[in-house]
Amino acid sequence: MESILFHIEEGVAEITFNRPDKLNAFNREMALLLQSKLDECASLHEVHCVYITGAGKAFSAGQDLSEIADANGPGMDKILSEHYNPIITKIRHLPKPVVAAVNGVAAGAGANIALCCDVAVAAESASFIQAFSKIGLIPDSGGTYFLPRLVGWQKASAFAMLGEKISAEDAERTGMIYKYFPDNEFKQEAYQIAITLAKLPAKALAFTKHAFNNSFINTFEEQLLLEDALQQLASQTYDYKEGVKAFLEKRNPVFNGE
Ligand code: T3D
Repeated sequence: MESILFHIEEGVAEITFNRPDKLNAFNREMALLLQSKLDECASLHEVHCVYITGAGKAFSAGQDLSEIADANGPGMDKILSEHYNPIITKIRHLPKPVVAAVNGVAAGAGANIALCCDVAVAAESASFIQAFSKIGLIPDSGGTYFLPRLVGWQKASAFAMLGEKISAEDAERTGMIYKYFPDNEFKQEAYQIAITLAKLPAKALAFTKHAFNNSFINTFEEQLLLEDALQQLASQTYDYKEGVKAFLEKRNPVFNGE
């Protein structure tokens, strides 16, 4: 059984974590396969948006702890540098929107992969756990970077240190995720976000992602300059011209991603 399912439809590449009996916990094979699928998403012109979800009842329980306990396993020296850091970097550098559709529990690295996506949504029954402190680790996979920026320092450090289960409702309320949906509407609503993003001007979304990536590190003045530079590029695209023309002609725009 493939640990990652992958298919492309209507401009959306759907990536499904597929080790449901292990709550989609990551082993080395799954971490490397996810990286190669993210590379494929970057290189395929037909992919306009990436949608990540989990098979079965979980999104992902993070690192497969049985692999850690295995003397022949990859070991901590490889797990961050070869598994999670490249995954998080690839998601942030992918010049396409990535939606995390958190269908169930997201723990440890599983939670932080969701939080680094451009739009994270959850089913009402899903939950988020910074499980690291419970096993004597620190939040990794970008947790100490994204969490304080999403929810503020105080809540981030409490979430990280206490390692409590955070409901989807609280995740939305604290700004950790964009939205949660009732379980029976979740799949359709989450996928619709991906379809909508896939139809919007691709270059404008890529430039928006680039601008947000840099807003964490730039000064105010640097960020204004970056917006100016990216807007010059956006204004040279076909989709910008089509968007304005369609508005003035009172019709729906037809974007082509160029
Ligand atoms: O060295 C390093 O580890 C570095 C890397 C760090 C990155 C990380 O992600 S560290 C954090 C690792 N994750 C965890 O610590 C979470 C462990 N899991 C849990 O706390 C709970 O399973 C959940 C809160 C996620 C879900 O609880 P619940 O009650 O819904 O399910 P369960 O009964 O605990 O688990 C169901 C099965 O999945 C169970 O197997 P079994 O007994 O039916 O054969 C359980 O052992 C397995 N499972 C759950 N999480 C993991 C796992 N197996 C391996 N690794 C897991 N992370």
